[in-house]
Amino acid sequence: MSIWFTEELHPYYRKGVRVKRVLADEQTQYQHLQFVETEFFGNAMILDGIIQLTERDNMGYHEMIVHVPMLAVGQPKRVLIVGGGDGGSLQQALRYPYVEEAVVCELDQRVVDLSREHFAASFGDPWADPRAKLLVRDAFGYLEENPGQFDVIISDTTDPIGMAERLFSDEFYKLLVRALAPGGAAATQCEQPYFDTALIKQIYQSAKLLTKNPAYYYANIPTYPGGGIGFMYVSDTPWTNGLTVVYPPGENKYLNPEIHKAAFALPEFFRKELYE
Ligand code: SPD
Repeated sequence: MSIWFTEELHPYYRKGVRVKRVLADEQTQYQHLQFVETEFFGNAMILDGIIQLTERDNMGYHEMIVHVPMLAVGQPKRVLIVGGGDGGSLQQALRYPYVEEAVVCELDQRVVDLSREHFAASFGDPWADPRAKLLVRDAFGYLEENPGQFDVIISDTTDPIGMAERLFSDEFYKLLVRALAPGGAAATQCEQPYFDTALIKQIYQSAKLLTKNPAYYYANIPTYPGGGIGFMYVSDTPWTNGLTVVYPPGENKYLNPEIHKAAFALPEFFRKELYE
């Protein structure tokens, strides 16, 4: 017998996936954490009732949030991942041989532990790489303590609800940019053009005050509301610098040169909102 998991991130929109079985279900110190095996999307992690990733479609998210800033910077050595306890962004960042250290600042140790168990088939064990460093703590303080330290910062967060709301604030973007080394680049989880227009506009305006070349880009992920999610690229370095850089060893499942370029093309209603 199978059941439907229905997500309602917005009160006016629902989506569902068919679930074969529940793999884990617990209340951690911070959130309701669930892992389920779905009928089509493989294993999925759900936080407070919202799908965070599935094995089948996470590549659009992780490849795009990681490689766009990494390729733009050229040869990043120090990488910071804010959130990202599931290990998907870490796995992508560690594909670059010249990365010397990838710090993951994740609040919830249980997200890391259970992801290692239930996503091993997809991500292997990036935590076993000696370049990976897990800090179980809030990212705000860590960013404050580390100005100018990182060539690339990935803000791989949940939606702006509860404690995570701060990760979408002007204050957070100031700290993020301050923690970048000269020429460094960040990419942040930046929600959905239809549902979150005002928030994205506010973040773009902040990013524009802080850096010379911010830009919004988008990836298709069927298990997210609206079938996809966007990212804010935040840097003085233009994202286009990455278009001619050779990909790191390992297989891309989503990113190719055409997708890289096309991801920055925005639907007209949204392009006007953001850029005019
Ligand atoms: N609405 C869902 C947004 C989920 C963003 N976080 C994904 C985490 C994957 N590492």
